[in-house]
Amino acid sequence: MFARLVMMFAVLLVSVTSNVPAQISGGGGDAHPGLKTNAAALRKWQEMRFGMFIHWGPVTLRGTEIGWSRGPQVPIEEYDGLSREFNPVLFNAKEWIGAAKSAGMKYLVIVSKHHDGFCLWDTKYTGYKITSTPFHRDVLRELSQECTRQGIMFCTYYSILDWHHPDYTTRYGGDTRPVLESGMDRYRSYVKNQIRELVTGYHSKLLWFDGQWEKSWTHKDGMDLYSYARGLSDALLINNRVDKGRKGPGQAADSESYAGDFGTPEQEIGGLDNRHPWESCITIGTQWAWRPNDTLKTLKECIHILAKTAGGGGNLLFNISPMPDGRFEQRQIDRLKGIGKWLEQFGESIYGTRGGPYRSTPWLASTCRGNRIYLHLLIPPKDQVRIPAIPGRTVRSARVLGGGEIRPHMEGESLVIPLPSAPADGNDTVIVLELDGPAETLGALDVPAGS
Ligand code: H79
Repeated sequence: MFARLVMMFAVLLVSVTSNVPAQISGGGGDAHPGLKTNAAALRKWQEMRFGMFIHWGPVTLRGTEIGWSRGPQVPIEEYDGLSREFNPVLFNAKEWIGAAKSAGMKYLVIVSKHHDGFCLWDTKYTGYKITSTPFHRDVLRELSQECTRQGIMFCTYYSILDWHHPDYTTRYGGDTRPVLESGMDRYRSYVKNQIRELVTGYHSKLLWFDGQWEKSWTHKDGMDLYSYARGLSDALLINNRVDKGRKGPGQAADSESYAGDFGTPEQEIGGLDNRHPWESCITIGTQWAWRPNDTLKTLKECIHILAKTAGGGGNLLFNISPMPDGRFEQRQIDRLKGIGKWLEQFGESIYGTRGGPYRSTPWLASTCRGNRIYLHLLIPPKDQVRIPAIPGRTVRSARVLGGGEIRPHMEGESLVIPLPSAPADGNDTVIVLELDGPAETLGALDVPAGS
């Protein structure tokens, strides 16, 4: 009897999970055909849906961009000297991670080393690092430990290009140092040594590479680094910028020839794609690194970005820029709390969902889980929502998330959903549709422009 029950449960489980469209696996590229993305780690991370990105370093003392101001805006010597003044005495890992938690974020990706080469941890392989500044403390160590304490997944960004390291062979920003072509052999070892420190010493669970586009880095280098890193920890996730295959949002595994586990649209929201894993990275202001008096996105814009990202089937990595003294700006903290407050009420429409079935429009995003569809009304229509009917499914019931029941009806090929006079939320009112069958297997549905 018990065995039969177990059997029935197993059959049920298989039939439930096999309803979800299969993902195209990423992995180590054509040099490593047997090395595929760790599916369990990927799924767990995708269910988190929302993470915090942090760009920070000595450059915040000037308030210019971390990625491309060294040389063009701040003379190279002056830029590289900023580390001697960097002393963010008000840095507090507990407050940073607490702010991420208050926003409903589930993981942290901190810049360990950006294009400028400065290292935010006590690496053995260079003196150009946080523990050589007047601050002396190991920022990544404190953040990694605090993430463990507060239950946040700790991840690191690492730029492959390094315009400061003597052995890296592409020059930027009017840098006149001679190039030794033989340097890349040494530089590749430097990268591997640092990655080993981050993964084994700091327990980074995801590597967010960047700066792979310069000619110094090859497809072979990308696949080799991917397989090296997975060799350190098989559950590690690695973005597609480890290799040269990045094209659109679904770049991770569009072509299995290239290494990487997920795609990385930057400052844009990916289109609906539940098959190729992806994550959009988007800044809270206009710069990655802190800029005084930067224009911030409104709370409504932040919530819409999150809803549309989930609505496309992707994660959102939302970038915060701490100040040179180590604190987050109060207005950034407030924005994070605002998002968290919305998620506390409406989080079931984001976490653990898939995108669609309706493709996002300026006024609508949709997510789904099991037999449920969540309609995010970004600009709520006046009295009713009119969208194309769902092929092969009947709507069993409908309600406003955090509000009352509503009764949709069919009009020809359209599903018409009457709305209560007062929206449930001024930023994003969510309607839940309960279907008579799975929503996650439905194909993409287009909402006509005039709807
Ligand atoms: O870390 C963040 C950026 O600093 C980094 N990727 C994200 C995650 C990044 N580095 N470079 N880029 C992104 C693309 C650079 C585009 C540029 Fe430009 C073209 C830099 C200079 C010319 C656009 C136009 C930005 C400044 C001028």
